[in-house]
Amino acid sequence: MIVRTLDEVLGTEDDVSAPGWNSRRLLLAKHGMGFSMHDTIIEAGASLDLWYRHHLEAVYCIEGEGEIHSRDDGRTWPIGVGTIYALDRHDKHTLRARTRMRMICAFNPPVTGREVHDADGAYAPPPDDAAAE
Ligand code: 9YT
Repeated sequence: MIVRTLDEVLGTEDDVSAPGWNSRRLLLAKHGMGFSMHDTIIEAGASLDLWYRHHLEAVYCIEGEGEIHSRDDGRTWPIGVGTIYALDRHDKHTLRARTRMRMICAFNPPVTGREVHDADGAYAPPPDDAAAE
């Protein structure tokens, strides 16, 4: 069994920041679960254009409020505590934080831990897929 706490992750290489967000990666590819799970802070006022071409992601809001916009079909939904969104179609999306938001994020396949977004807002594919790029 694996038991980790947020305190153990803070300030380590699994605590990754980029403009507008800070992702504390609790479970990663190295843990062998088939998904990764992150406790992510989105800064108030952040507007993130994201597109996880190589991953499925589900995001569950546990603090704050904002909205999620699909750049594929133009729809927008409010996001607040207790709302989950799932990018089941590798949707191009924009996350806008009205307040500071805290999100629990799960990625399939799991991220390795070092990822930050590329110019498309995507993370690199897992190593097994890299040859196909
Ligand atoms: C909600 C979202 O996708 N934020 C960007 C960071 C990402 N969730 C991560 O790496 O934890």
